[in-house]
Amino acid sequence: METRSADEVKKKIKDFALGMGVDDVGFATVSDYQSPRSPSIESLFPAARSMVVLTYKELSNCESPSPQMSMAGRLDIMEFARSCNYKLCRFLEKEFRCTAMSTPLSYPLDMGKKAGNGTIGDVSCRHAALAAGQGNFGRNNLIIHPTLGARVIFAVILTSLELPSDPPVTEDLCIQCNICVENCPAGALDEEGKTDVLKCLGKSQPYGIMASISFWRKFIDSPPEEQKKMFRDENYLRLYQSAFIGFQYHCFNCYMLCPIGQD
Ligand code: B12
Ligand code: SF4
Ligand code: SF4
Repeated sequence: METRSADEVKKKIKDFALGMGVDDVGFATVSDYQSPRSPSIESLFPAARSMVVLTYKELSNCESPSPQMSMAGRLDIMEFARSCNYKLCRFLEKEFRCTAMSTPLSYPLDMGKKAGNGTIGDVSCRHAALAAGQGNFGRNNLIIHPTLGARVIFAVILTSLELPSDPPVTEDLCIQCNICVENCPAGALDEEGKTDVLKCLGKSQPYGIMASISFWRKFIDSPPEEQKKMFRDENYLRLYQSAFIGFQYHCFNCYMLCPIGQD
């Protein structure tokens, strides 16, 4: 490490990540990561000095009207990304004798009050991607990558290595076409710069915690014959799957309809 310049270290890390099949890689110092609503990086990993942001292009599955098909694509990315996280963390620790930690892509997620009832992750991938020059915010409140567009998922690795940030993307990538706003089935993007979380959740995760609570409330108050019917209902079968697979997204509109980066 002593004899290698920061640029050489960054190149080695980038080559390793691209070699695994990651689409793009960026770097940011912990101090350039500015996400006012998220916990401080220091509270998660005091020795962290920089972050490596890995960008993955979502499969075309997200265009499928079948929720099984669209979610299968997301599960593939998440599984692949977690494996890359592990490999890259081990590479960093062995090659540069530093410490490295992977962070959750979406979950586990603290769903307590302090974390906005499950709306604030330990590390904000979008703010990390912004700081690492992987793109900037669009009207959809997502990060648009300069060549891959908005259909990208980010993973963040924290490390004790002192690595400078990559240059930010200064060009405004959003063309303000409003396709995302007009096609949001919940009207969750009507107010600029803010996603109405409850509205989005109702459409994007119809089998999430709120649906689970109302199912069990109704179940408790129902007579045995009605309870039997409730267990055979599609609603329960979807809730059951979400409970062991994890969050199941049923809407990708603001993400997959954005024209930037699409051929
Ligand atoms: C919780 C969560 C949600 C919640 C709540 C969202 C929220 N309030 O942030 C719900 C369920 C609603 C949700 C929905 C979606 N999510 Co989500 N979600 C997360 C998660 C786990 C945490 C987000 C977080 O910490 N937010 C809290 C803080 C950081 O946000 P904030 O300060 O309030 O900032 C908000 C606004 O102020 C605005 N904003 C902030 N700064 C700026 C600056 C400018 C200039 C502008 C215009 C806006 C803006 O953007 C934010 C959106 O509300 C992240 C993964 C992660 N760990 O980051 C994925 C993540 C944000 N989700 C993602 C995706 C793709 C989605 C969905 C498309 C669902 C789907 N089918 O996949 C929708 C899109 C909704 C949308 N258009 O905003 C991706 C985004 C990728 C990208 N290209 O940017 C992430 C990063 C997952 C990942 N690992 O890649 N999500
Ligand atoms: S995921 Fe769907 S419901 Fe949520 S903001 Fe995007 S378009 Fe709207
Ligand atoms: S769909 Fe249009 S308005 Fe929405 S983020 Fe993409 S370019 Fe911007």
